[in-house]
Amino acid sequence: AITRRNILDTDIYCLTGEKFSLGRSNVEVVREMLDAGIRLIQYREKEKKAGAKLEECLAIRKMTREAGAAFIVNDDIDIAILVDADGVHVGQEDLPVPEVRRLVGEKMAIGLSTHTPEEALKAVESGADYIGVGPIFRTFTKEDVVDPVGFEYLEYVAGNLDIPFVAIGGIKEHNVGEVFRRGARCVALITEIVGETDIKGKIAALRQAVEAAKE
Ligand code: TZP
Ligand code: MG
Repeated sequence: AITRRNILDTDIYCLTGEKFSLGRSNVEVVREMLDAGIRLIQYREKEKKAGAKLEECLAIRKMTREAGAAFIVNDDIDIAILVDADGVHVGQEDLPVPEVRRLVGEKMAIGLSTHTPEEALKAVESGADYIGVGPIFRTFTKEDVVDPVGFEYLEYVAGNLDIPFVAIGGIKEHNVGEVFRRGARCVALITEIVGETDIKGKIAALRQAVEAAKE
């Protein structure tokens, strides 16, 4: 079963990004990801209205459940609750984790984006179930471009904290091996996957690079 503690127990965590999806819808792209064996999906959509996001999340909830995959909703705590998501992902500018917990209850995982050791320690104290660590590399996918945190922060988290974490930001087939060698056990990607014509082929290639790095 998918739990707050094990939700990140997978190598590759896929996020949606319809702007970069070459004309394919979020739902179509998620279908490809699940068919390629991905077991953790995050719905991330900054442009649509709430009603449209809810419709897509209902469809993705059904698909992920049928595939035995975990489903996390970014930003929208209300939508996460309404579709019975496995998790909700929030940032430093969103509601504090204890308040998010009051809204989502005890079963749903809460992920929090972090960029510094201070933020990571605070995330642990506040009751987050996992943290995002990034951007590892420069990325233009996020609207408010943040400077890369680099490997130093990733290695700090990997070496010092007990909380599950996911590395994110600018991760590609050519650098994913190094991210694993620096201590990541789960990576999240947007454009490298959704911006690829052959999503299944790209996921297979990423998986090969990850396996090679683990040896
Ligand atoms: N958070 C930190 S970097 C980032 C998010 C959502 C964007 C990651 O996108 P990409 O295309 O994999 O660099
Ligand atoms: Mg956010």
